[in-house]
Amino acid sequence: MRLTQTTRGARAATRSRDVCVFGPVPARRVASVRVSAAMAAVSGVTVKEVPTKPYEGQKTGTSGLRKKTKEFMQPNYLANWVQSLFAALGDEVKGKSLGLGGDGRYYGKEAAQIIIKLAAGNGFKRVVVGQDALMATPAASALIRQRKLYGGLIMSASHNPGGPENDFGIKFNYSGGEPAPERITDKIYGETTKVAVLNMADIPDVDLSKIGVTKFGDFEVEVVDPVADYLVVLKEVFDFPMLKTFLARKDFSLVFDAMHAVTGPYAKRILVEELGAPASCVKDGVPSPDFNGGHPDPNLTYAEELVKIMWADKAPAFGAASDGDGDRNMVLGDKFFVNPSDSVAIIAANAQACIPYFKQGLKGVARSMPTSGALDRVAADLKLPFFETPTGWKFFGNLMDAGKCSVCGEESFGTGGDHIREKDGIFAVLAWLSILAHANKGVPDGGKLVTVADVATKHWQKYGRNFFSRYDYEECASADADKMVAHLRDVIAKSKKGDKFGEFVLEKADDFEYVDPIDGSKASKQGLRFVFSDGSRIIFRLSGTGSSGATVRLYIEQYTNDPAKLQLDAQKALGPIIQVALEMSQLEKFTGRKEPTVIT
Ligand code: VG1
Ligand code: CO
Repeated sequence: MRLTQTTRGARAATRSRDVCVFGPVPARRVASVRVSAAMAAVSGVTVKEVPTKPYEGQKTGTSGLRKKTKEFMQPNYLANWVQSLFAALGDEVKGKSLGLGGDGRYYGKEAAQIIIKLAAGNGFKRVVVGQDALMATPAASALIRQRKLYGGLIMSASHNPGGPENDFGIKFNYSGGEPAPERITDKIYGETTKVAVLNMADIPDVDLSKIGVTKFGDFEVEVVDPVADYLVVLKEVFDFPMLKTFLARKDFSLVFDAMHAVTGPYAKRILVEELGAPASCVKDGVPSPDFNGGHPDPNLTYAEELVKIMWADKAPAFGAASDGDGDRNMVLGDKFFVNPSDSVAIIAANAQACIPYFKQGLKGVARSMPTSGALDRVAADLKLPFFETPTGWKFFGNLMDAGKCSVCGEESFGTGGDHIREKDGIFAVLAWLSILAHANKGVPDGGKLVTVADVATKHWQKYGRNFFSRYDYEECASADADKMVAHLRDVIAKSKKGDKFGEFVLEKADDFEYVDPIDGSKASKQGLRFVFSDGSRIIFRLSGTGSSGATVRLYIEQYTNDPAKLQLDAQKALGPIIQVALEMSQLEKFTGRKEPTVIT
């Protein structure tokens, strides 16, 4: 049986403490750097063996390693993790090509230079890097697939804020463009506890501002346009000429909020240059190292400027935002919020009719466990294979590679298709525009435009509505959160089918476990869930992407097919079940929190 994250981490730490000193290497203890020609991993490149010591806690979370930028900037901190990754991958990296890019956050450019030297020093023959070290996460996935790279490194802490006082992150994606599975991330962690030598190529920094190839012996660095390969893939998925015609309608307008993060250049190129939208539709489109001091997380709390625009008197017909690295999306209509769990269901229901890439029909659909069951209903209706995976994108890759899943999504503003192996913010935007274009085919310009709200309402009328909300309690004390989880495990152990929680009758309560249907790997302790007889659910999880403290996530879902209730405000509809969740968890008692930090 797997150990929980906490015990696993604690045990590894204890074990490691026995054998090594953690932290940056004090200067006096650094043995002199050995330069050895025999070490030349690639012909014509000299490699220095730089001694190092392990750092504690370099454990990959839900999506890569995320820490405070200052931690990452400690001597050899990033290099240790990257060297450990290459050690985990072993000899098969020799002579291969590596993709590289990031979301433009603070420390990305310096990090790219370190990674290039380590790649050359460990036998890669080529690094393909986005200009200015930029590359949105979905674009990195596309780049890896298009150019058949061995894999790629993405320098991003995604939706976490950036800058010297905030977060930095790194993650590795494999040759299919998918986030490294747990068998690799566990191996990397093992290597970080014993890393002793960094193999650094003795080459100068590379100018990443200019597109082109720089050679050092047989090693080369190719700086590429970070949008180009991704755009090729998107053009294979969507009908660009049809979208262009739709965007030219006078009764349609849109705004895309890049939140000062990486999708600015993508939105300008795709929405403006390719699809003809006015340049003014891209808001905050210049990537900034600290996201202009903001929190690049596209939800109703952090994308408040976009929310203001979409709830103004004369609002655009369509609004969207994306996160730091461009894999999340929020879709809004005129005074209308599309819940991400509904969004993936609506995209799945309309994909075949509206998106050329899916015109043969979908192979199957998948959602993460906490995501609402709206997608389940579409799968049942279309008789599609359906999968429920743990939180995090890495679990979808196997299903897609096996041809069992075409569209998938998470409640956390993640939506994607099997055109790549990452969630894809721009994909979701183009999918919605395709659905709107299709719905408005017979509507003359200036007639009664079928809106985002109309599309969602029509969907609810057919399938019913899964009200959904997530409460986040950020930066709680880890010990408090752990106690609450222990208490909830106790509640689960003591409860049985038929027990009443408020007005809700328990069907089952468990700790979600997933056995991958393709490779049989097992992921345990993936969220505590209470499922009730009417299909309502309460789920608790601790976040695996934070960089300090613990974030408690509470997910609540309730279904209705009563026509009179379809348009209810979600918070109002969910009021009673939220109370039940707060009482059963005694959240306030354990964490001291009266209110969540973010409600989505
Ligand atoms: C969160 C979300 C999860 C998502 C992950 C990465 O993880 O819940 O659905 O896949 O972030 O998204 P957690 O462990 O904090 O709940 V991103 O855009 O930050 O790469
Ligand atoms: Co992201």
